[in-house]
Amino acid sequence: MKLYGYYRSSAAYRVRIALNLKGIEYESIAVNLLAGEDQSGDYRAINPQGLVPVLEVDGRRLAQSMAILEYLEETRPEPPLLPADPLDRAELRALANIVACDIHPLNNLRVLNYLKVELQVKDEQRNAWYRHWIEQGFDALETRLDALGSRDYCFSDRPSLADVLLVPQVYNARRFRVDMSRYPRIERIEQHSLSLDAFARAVPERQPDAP
Ligand SMILES: N[C@@H](CCC(=O)N[C@@H](CS)C(=O)NCC(=O)O)C(=O)O
Repeated sequence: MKLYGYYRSSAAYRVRIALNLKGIEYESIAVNLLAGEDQSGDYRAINPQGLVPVLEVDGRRLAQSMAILEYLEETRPEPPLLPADPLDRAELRALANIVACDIHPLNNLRVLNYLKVELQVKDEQRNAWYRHWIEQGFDALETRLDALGSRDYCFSDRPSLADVLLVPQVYNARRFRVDMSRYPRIERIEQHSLSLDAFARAVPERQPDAP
């Protein structure tokens, strides 16, 4: 498999964690988002949306990290990223979707660029925007994790899809100086997850394209 990604892309970071958890070898292909490589014709031929990640499997190119994660779960079910019980699955997916649907899309590079270039929003305001959507999502997540009694991981005693989504989002939160002391459960889950090799190998700083 080939993974088109960028070291600091949190959506690519999700896929790296899942590939590592499932013990799948892959080749990394860097697409430099800051240099605009995602907007180039060459990359548009790979993903017409111009977004990373893309996972190439047997010559087919899969886009959208959630679709990729589902594909990995369906084809390499061990270790599972989803629990067996349908209600538990729904609950866990709801945690993951707070990040995938309600935080991340509002803070994407193209959104930030649009705010800056088209709407001429100042850097300070853009950063406030970024933190606002993370804090809204993390407030809800922290409450939910509290209700679930989550300790080392979001759900039960093993890493799941929710942790795969959460840890990269915390990386973004730290970059933009969100006060993580407001979220003790999320912080604990992050720290615990990063103590696992599969998560630790996926961190942005350890990717071949990291500066
Ligand atoms: N929904 C997509 C989002 C992918 C995405 O937004 N990727 C970001 C990096 S985390 C990207 O490529 N951004 C480039 C841009 O916004 O121009 C997914 O989950 O794969």
